[in-house]
Amino acid sequence: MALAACSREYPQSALHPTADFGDQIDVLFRTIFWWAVGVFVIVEAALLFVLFRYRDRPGAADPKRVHGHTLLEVAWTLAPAVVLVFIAVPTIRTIFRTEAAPPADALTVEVIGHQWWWEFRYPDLGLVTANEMHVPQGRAVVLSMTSEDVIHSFWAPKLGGKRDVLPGRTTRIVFTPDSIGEVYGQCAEFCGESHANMRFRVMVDAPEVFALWADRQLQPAVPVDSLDEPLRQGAQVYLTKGCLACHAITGVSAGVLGPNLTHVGSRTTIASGILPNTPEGLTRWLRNPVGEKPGSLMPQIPLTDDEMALLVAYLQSLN
Ligand code: HEC
Ligand SMILES: [Cu+2]
Repeated sequence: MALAACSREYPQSALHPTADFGDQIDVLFRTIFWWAVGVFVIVEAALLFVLFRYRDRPGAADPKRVHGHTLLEVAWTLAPAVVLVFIAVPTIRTIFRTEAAPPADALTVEVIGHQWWWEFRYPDLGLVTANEMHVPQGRAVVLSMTSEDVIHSFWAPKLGGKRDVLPGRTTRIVFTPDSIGEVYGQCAEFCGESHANMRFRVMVDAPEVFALWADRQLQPAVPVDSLDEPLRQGAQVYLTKGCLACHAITGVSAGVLGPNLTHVGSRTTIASGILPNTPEGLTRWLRNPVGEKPGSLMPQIPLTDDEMALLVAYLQSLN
């Protein structure tokens, strides 16, 4: 166990926060940890002292017994209560700080939990994406979270505490990411068969990189008729095999049941982080969604190898 703690791979460790929310929880945790170490040392020292000082020696008389000692009883009732006060005050202060109103220039992202993927909407920018949320470094972000179906929970440990994502109610997380990079997260409330496969990533970009990303995401897809072969044929497969009933591609289809695919090619993973967004990953997913992700609401649609190759190339071109 001690060696496991030395591992360098800790993509979901709350001990390496990269946002102010995470920092506050980390400070609280470390403060309480060191107080606990202090209590431990005092208690163990007292125990060892008593063990040695009053241990049985040959010929020694029995030690004096203590019964109904009011002062002692009050003392050992009060001491833990005082310890709890020391834990409660900074804890409650942290709760209030992390629930504070967001600054006026914060970026709002609507988080919608689905069985078993995440939808991210940016109402101020008018863009929609799935499973990979981009945010700019150094700017406050407000997650305004709700669920389409059952209770989920949003948890990106490096950014901050987890919060439930409930149908019919909006919960909020406010954080300001401080370092550029990918942060891993996942659903943290059991929500059905593929709960463990309900992952997400938060990509913290430099502000100018974020602006480029947002611009790109706002571009509509190339109209099917303007596409070159063989992409046009790939789009035809998309349009004729029922994909359009559940997926949106701006200017091509407007389904709402599944993730928006307008820029699916710009994501690094698909199906909420369980497969890489490569031709192989896409093919595996389209061949057998429920096999890759038990319970997935995306049905298996029979495609020939040719149709599959055309469709995958089309999806990859949507970046
Ligand atoms: C009945 C609705 C439905 C149909 C029809 C459907 N899908 Fe899906 N699709 C979904 C749902 C729901 C998901 C999310 C699955 C998950 O991650 O659990 C999904 C996920 C995906 C993803 C992964 C997107 C991402 O960013 O994670 C791709 C790609 C995809 N579908 C492509 C297609 C294609 C191509 C077709 C047609 C051959 C198709 N889908 C047909 C509902 C559907
Ligand atoms: Cu969930």
